Amino acid sequence: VFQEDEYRLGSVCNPDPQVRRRATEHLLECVEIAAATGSPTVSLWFADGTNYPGQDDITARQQRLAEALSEVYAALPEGIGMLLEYKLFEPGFYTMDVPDWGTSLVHCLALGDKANVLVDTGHHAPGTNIEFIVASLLRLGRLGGFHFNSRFYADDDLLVGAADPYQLFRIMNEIVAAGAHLPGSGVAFMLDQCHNVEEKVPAELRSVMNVQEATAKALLVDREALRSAQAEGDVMAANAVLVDAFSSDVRPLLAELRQEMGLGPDPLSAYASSGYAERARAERAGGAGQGWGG
Ligand SMILES: [Mn+2]
Repeated sequence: VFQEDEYRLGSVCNPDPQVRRRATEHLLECVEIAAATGSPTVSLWFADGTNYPGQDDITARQQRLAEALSEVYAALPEGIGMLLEYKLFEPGFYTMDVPDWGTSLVHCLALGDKANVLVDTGHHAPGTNIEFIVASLLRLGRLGGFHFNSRFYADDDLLVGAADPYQLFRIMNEIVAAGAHLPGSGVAFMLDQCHNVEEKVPAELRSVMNVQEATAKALLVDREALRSAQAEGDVMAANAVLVDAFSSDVRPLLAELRQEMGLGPDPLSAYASSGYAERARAERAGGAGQGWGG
């Protein structure tokens, strides 16, 4: 709901009721497609926002958003949930209609327990404590999922864990502490990245490996030692528990685990020697590739 010309002033928050109708109909069609394809999730991100003070009424736009979301929510069949993603800025440079986790949460709470907040790690102001947001949403049972990526400046959509592996570890530490890494937790772990100069499949592999490493390190956190250091007010010891886990090299352990599972110990070299890329390139000749190198 952001590529067509008519969404220039927004989709479900557009001042024109006809444009809002079209956007809502599109979302309803997405719900049908989710049902037809067996997807458990309809994930929503809106490019809606404004560039200038006075351009549109902030409150009226929130009301339009609430109305559209509630119509889409009502159409969700059993077993399909809704995720509402937020983003601080871009394309709106004055307001975004869902700029932060608070706004997303307010709408989700009004809709019902099938609507939950989606955290895209690149959609915050620099310096934002993302693990705090994750912990708060987990406590409320409203963390719907992640769009993992990393950033140096804004919404860079680089490989997750590339810019700040310690941040990824801190996020996964909250996930593991809450048991949300386990199957059935309901948290959807997704990558939302844009591979422009790097090969796409190896980039995805590296991203998954980075998340695996951060998760393994989070699993190494000595929870008992952490709790007792916290209870005693031993700041240095408590911090050391986390730092020790983060500083551990979990790569040999993960290689061993992959071998136990009958996989190559190094996913990147296994992929390179599989010949898959060459085969796919030969089979998929023609068409227009996205980005450099197709
Ligand atoms: Mn995203």
